[in-house]
Amino acid sequence: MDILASKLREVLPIFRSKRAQLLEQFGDNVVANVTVEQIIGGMRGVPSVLCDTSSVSPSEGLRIRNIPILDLTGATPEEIFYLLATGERPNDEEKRALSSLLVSNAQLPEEVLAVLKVMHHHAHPMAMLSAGLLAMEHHSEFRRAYEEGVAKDRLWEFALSDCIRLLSTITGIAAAIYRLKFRDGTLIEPDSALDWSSNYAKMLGVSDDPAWADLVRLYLVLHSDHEGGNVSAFTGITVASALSDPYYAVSAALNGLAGPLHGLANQECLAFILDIRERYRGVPSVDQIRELCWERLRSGQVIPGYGHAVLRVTDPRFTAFYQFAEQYKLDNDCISIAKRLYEVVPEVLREHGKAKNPYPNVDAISGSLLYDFGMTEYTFYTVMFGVSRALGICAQVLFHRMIGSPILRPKSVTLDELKTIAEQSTINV
Ligand code: CMX
Repeated sequence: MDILASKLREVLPIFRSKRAQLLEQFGDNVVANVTVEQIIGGMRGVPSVLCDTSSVSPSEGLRIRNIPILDLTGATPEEIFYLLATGERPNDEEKRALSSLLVSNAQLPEEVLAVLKVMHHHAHPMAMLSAGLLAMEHHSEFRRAYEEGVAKDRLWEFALSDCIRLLSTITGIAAAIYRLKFRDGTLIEPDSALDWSSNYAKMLGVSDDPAWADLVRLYLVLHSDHEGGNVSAFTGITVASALSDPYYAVSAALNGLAGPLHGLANQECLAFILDIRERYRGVPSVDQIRELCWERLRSGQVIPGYGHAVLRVTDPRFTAFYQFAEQYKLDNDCISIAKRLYEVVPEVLREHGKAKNPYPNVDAISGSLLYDFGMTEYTFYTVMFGVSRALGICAQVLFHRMIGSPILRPKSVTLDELKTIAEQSTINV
């Protein structure tokens, strides 16, 4: 903890003074006009959420602390967390220290295991992950510090302790869910000699192939953060803004990630690919795929893994997974179908004319790679996503506690109020 805490202490004055300067110099400046369509349309494009950890541009996609994600594909998730939280890349000593911290609490607490075991056998793995984190909430040092009256500007130190503990245990929770639900129920002991992602790969017990551990590493890197306005991040920082502790915040964020238009799309995507494989008994032709996509669109369903609220190009995270498949020469029907969909869907969606972005997002391919290594239980895929996204949510929560952000509280309007405001603005034009 010391290494990360001392680095955060070093950057803290910089974060705080940037915020203070902005407020002082530009506090009253107008940043954007908001249209009625934006308010009705889910606040799309309204610049209203503060997030320093990462940014997503329509033309390029994800940058973590201003580094393009495609330049970070060789990193470990520990490095990414350090970068997200501090704005700098760690040196080797810092990497090692963070690695050992993040595996120090991989052992599952008894009460968490009990909660997972008692959940209904139809409980979705995401419900189990969220509940597992809540079952750890009593460990919160942040809550205790608040109750003891620790000053607001020091609360981030306790948020950091909670985040480290949470990240250290979430891999154990996820692995236990996988083993309980989809394997024989025996848990694989963590190995503190391994780094965070290798330990997670081992505890899942899917494959001994080093390429599997490398895929888990890449998976955790690519899904770690996607700026602050997506459902899970926005939920997480909103909950934390009420000074609910990080266990509450990350658990809530994961509940949003569990939605089919967000993180669950990777599960939907693999289900879609498996349906295609079954229907055509293998890899269909380009024409067959085109026909099937139109059939789906005509029945009012979306093409999972395609489109994005912000992106307007192929998601670089899709490209990174695509390159991983090429690098390791991975080849199965699912991967071939995912590649063929990439040849056909953008053209179909463009012709369909509704989706603003016809290109694939990360979910269009990630599941096919997991499937290749034997993780065929696709209802688990969003848990893989969630473990990774916990890195970004934790870093975002930390950032807000460090700069002392207030409780989030946008103003809502009724339909009638909005009509009145709109009429008024028409008169004023
Ligand atoms: N297939 C069919 N129609 C699509 C589509 C797709 N893949 N993507 C968008 N559209 C449709 C929308 O449903 C919407 O239709 P209506 O006007 O009838 O409601 C229209 O195109 C306009 O949508 P948009 O502005 O382009 O996209 P949104 O910002 O509203 O939604 C997203 C973005 C991701 C929810 C949407 O593209 C989608 O549903 N994609 C499929 C699911 C998916 O892959 N989600 C994962 C996203 C990554 C993540 O957040 O984790």
